[in-house]
Amino acid sequence: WPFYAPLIFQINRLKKEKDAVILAHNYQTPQIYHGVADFVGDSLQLAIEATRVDQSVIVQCGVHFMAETSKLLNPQKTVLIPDSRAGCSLAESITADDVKAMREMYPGVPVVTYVNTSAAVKAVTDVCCTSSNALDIVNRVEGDTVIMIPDQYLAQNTAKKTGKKVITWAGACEVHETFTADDIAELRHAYPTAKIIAHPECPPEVIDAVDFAGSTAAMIDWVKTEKPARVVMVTECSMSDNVASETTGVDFLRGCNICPHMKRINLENVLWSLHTGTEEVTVPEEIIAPARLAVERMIEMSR
Ligand code: CIZ
Ligand code: SF4
Repeated sequence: WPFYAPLIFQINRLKKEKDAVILAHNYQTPQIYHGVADFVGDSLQLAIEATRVDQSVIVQCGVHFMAETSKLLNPQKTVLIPDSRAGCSLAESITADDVKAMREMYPGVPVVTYVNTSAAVKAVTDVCCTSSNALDIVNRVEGDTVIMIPDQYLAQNTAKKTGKKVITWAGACEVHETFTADDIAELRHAYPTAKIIAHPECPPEVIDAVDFAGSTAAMIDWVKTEKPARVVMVTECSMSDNVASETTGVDFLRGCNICPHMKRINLENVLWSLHTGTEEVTVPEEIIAPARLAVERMIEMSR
């Protein structure tokens, strides 16, 4: 902390000077999450927050698709990402052409697209979802069959709860796909009294073995409400770090993975980004309107 303090001080000063707001995802490090962010949350909360921004500049502390979503909702504002290489294995797993091919294969079937995708992919889909509202959105779109892309595990975990037929894509989150039922068994053996909770981007065998499964926001709510004496959050490591400092009486045990893309963002490049106005995130004109519609439909449907 003493080492971070001068950077945090400078970022917060420059933020006001540049009329900028900092949106940070729950997977960002505590120094960003607690030190410089104006708003924190999961994908859904940040997308909603992006519709309410007054400042002329948005600095996105998260991965590239999140910055694109902020741009879609604020085409007239400047959206900056401190490191444009912050990608995502899910977003990279599918292109707009892939989606068009799926539509041809299943004519008339609605396409529900996880927000962890490029703006170009969102532009050729019907409605977006996040892990917080996936089941709701799938239940609310028309028909008894739905194409749910690109996360195969979120789709499989959702399919178990909806009465609809779910057509999936072979994408996966590199942070959550590696957890196995054996990992959960080992955690149970090592920490017999701990509660174990996981994110629905994990394979179904993991979800079946844990005490609670829910989106990023749902996991945080669960810990703050249930207040288990000991908990393992089977997800990205910063989740425990960030929630731990907001919760008393809960012991957070390790059983997490790090997202290398999220961790590309640090205090140094946030400061540089504010100083230089780089790197600006743009979305082609013809993609903005249809992609935005898919995000706005999701926000509308999850109210
Ligand atoms: O914020 C979210 O919903 C998640 C789970 C984001 C991510 O990148 O995995
Ligand atoms: Fe993508 Fe997974 Fe990283 Fe989220 S945690 S940005 S889904 S790779």
